[in-house]
Amino acid sequence: MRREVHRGAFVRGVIAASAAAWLGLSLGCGVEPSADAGDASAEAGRIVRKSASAMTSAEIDRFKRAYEYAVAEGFFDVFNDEHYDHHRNRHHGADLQATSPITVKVMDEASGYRLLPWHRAFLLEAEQMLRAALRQRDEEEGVDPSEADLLFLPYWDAAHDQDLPHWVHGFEPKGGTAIVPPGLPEGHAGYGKAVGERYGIVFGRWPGQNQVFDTLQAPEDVGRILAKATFADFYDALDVTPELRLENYPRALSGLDVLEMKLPDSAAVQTLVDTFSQPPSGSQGGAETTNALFEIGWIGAVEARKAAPDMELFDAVKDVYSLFNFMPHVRMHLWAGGLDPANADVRGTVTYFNELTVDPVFWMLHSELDRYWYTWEKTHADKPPLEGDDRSFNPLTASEGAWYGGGETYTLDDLTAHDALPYAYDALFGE
Ligand SMILES: [Cu+2]
Repeated sequence: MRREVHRGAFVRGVIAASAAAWLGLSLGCGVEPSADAGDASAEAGRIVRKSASAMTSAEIDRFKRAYEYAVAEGFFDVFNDEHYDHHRNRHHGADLQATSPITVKVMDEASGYRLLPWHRAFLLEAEQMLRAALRQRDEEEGVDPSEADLLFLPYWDAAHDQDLPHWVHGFEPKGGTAIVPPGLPEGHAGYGKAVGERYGIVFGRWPGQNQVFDTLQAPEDVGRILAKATFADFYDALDVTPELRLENYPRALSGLDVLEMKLPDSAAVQTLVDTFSQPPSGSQGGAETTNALFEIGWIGAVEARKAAPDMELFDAVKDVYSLFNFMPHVRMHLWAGGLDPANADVRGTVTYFNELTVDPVFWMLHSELDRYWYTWEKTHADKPPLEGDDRSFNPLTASEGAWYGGGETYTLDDLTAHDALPYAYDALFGE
């Protein structure tokens, strides 16, 4: 009874805290993209990135030949290692750990603001590497290598496709190695090896097979994110804070009641009960809640894999999740990777920070996030609030990138000057 009162207060707190955001929502602000996005295609030396769903068969074939060759040759290994190295790159607001259930480790704020520019630089390096890989393959096979200049990283328009691009299903390049991270579960290819050793990647991808991340963002969700006025708010909605679906609040509460009854000893359930009874506070509390949420999601996924699942338990987990409309970044990773249908402890390759670059979905997903940002930048002058060294990005070192002509250091100014970038998109988001 008393808890009901507290929960009511929490809802009011949430409503107050997010009033501005919800107001923006109800006013239905859309972006008015400028009309010049297509002009770039005419410029020499600038590649145009297209939706993976709209590629010609020649473009798909070219991309696949480059990609499978690069994975098999181990060219992505150093990309894996750099993506995994958060000390050097400081490129995520939160690190997704390899544990089961998933846990997040919150990084400093500047690392979060570096996510988009760092990945923009990373994409440029990969695009260049793939061209060099294709040239090498073409030369080996006696094919004209000049086609490599036409290769681009496509974007995955998840909001409109609501699926993986048709040709990406079943395109699971084999090969590559990665560094063993702490916490790998039994069943994963790196399990049993010492942390820091290398292991051969076993590709996994089960789109939609994570029961609590089984939907993708809708175009309207992205529209609300593109309507954010500042970079900090735009980034936050893309990567950090889920929207609350307040209409599902009673449903989430009753789900939590069921979980409390069925799992009386669960610390995760208790954490969620506590969070739901008081206003949220601080980033540490945020991580604890997120991890508790991930844990009950895993409990639901384990239950769903049983021969005779307790559907009441499973539905209760779904009820709690119904309160959240998750950020596109985490949602795309977890949806695309999914969970092994035979073992809820093993996730798809694109969810493991240490091995995800061998899945082309990783690059298509980040091209899409980059396109969101690119679209937003067309109508907003605000830049990521970064100072000093934080404005510099060197995803691959000069020696790592030397063989393909990369390993550049990019400044924030380089990365945000659209006219000077070596690529453009065929369309802004929503065009
Ligand atoms: Cu990502």
